Amino acid sequence: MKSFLLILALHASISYTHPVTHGTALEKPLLLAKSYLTKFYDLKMEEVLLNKVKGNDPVVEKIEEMQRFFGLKVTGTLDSATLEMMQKPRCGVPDVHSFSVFPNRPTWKKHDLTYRIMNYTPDMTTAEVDYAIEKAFKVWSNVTPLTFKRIYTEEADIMISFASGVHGDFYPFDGPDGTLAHAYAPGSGVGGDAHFDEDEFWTAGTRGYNLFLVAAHEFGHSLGLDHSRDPQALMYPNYKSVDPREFQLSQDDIKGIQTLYGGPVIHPSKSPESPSKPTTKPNICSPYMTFDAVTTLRGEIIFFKDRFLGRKHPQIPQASVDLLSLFWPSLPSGIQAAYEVESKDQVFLFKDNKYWIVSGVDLLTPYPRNIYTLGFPNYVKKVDAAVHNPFTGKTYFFVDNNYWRYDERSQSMDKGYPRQTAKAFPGIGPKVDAAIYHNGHYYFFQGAKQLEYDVFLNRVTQVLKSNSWFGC
Ligand code: TQI
Ligand code: CA
Ligand code: ZN
Ligand code: ZN
Repeated sequence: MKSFLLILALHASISYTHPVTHGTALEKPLLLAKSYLTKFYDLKMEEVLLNKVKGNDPVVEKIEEMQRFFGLKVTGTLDSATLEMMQKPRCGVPDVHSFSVFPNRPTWKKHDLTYRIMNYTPDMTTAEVDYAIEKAFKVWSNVTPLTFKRIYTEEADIMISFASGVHGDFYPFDGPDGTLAHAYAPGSGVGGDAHFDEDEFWTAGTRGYNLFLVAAHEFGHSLGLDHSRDPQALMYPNYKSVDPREFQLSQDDIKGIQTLYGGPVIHPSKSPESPSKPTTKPNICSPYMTFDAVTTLRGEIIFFKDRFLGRKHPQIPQASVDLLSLFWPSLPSGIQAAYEVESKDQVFLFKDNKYWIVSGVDLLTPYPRNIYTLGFPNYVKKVDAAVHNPFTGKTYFFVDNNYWRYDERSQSMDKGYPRQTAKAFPGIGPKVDAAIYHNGHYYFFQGAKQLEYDVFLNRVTQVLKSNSWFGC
């Protein structure tokens, strides 16, 4: 964190700026800048001449790139801080690696980190923000021993907030564009925290600035990475709009983060294949209650959570929570998706790439079947949620931010899928934890929230807590 303060303190102390002009008094700095940028920023003289006519000055762009790299104020002009930086000695050849870490190499001294989302941008739905942040952490947890757990109260290691202008630290934001966000290197207090400029337009797609991409970059800083010189790297200080679905961490970023924390370790008990088993019953009335899967079953609603199963009959006030094994002794814990085909009195239960069919407490498939027999491509490793519409005979399978549609009558996957959940179901997604159909509505479970969605009007009609059925 110290290093971040240091870099920025440099520009804060020098405030006047000179525009890039060809005036004689500024000829010398401009020449210096061009030679510097040619040497270190791949500025080509042909570009200078060619692009001039088109209006976007490559010299200005390269100056901005360099200012971002050094954490200077991004002005695109040769202000004194920028000129001063250009005159500092610098190693000529790009080194063997391109990533860099902060001076003093600050790192987290533990591997299980927490984060907390303090507020939201109005530019996106809260579910989209949650998803972008979760994915951004996953970029780093995939290649390190680090884990990131979201908390909702008290102080987290990485506190995330949106703010504009002056916002309580020494680095006020600057309105649209320029600085997009900043994050503090590992440390106590403000260390690790990430602030996003609310004056930017944040998106889940390619318009404006993609929150996932910028957050992934910021969390690189939160973990102790400085900027990289590799243009392919996430930590390269230049925003490039890439389809977040195609995002890949570069080898340079991986090398960088692994020099700080090492590679991933497989925890036999914590791997996603066998989630650690909580011995206590979940508190279904907690305001943060989330579910793994939900289905209807002979008029009841069944909620799955780890090894437990919650049951609620819409007409009976009290609910019950029991061990899953009490009903289906041979099923594993951690069911991830479930749906009922009432007309056949069958319930389909999914875990990883397997599924079982039950009818009441009877298991119709003593051995699990493979989800690929339903028509999923082999890159699908698990189903997040499933719901059946008894009127159309279609079943919807939700996987990440997409969904597939299956026809129960022809027993085949419909053509033209997957499609984007958020596009077909306005207000839903990007990711769904669980879903049920009840009385002309789908109920989509997303984190601690539940969205009532009118099947005929095609819109969200109510926002509820995930545990609203239990009358807490
Ligand atoms: N914000 C800077 C950044 O995070 C703040 C900064 C500059 C900084 N130098 C630093 C932070 C050194 C820590 C250490 O890079 S920014 C991009 C990118 C910015 C830029 O608004 O310029 C991204 C934020 F890479 F696109 F240019 C996020 Cl992804
Ligand atoms: Ca800004
Ligand atoms: Zn800030
Ligand atoms: Zn950065």
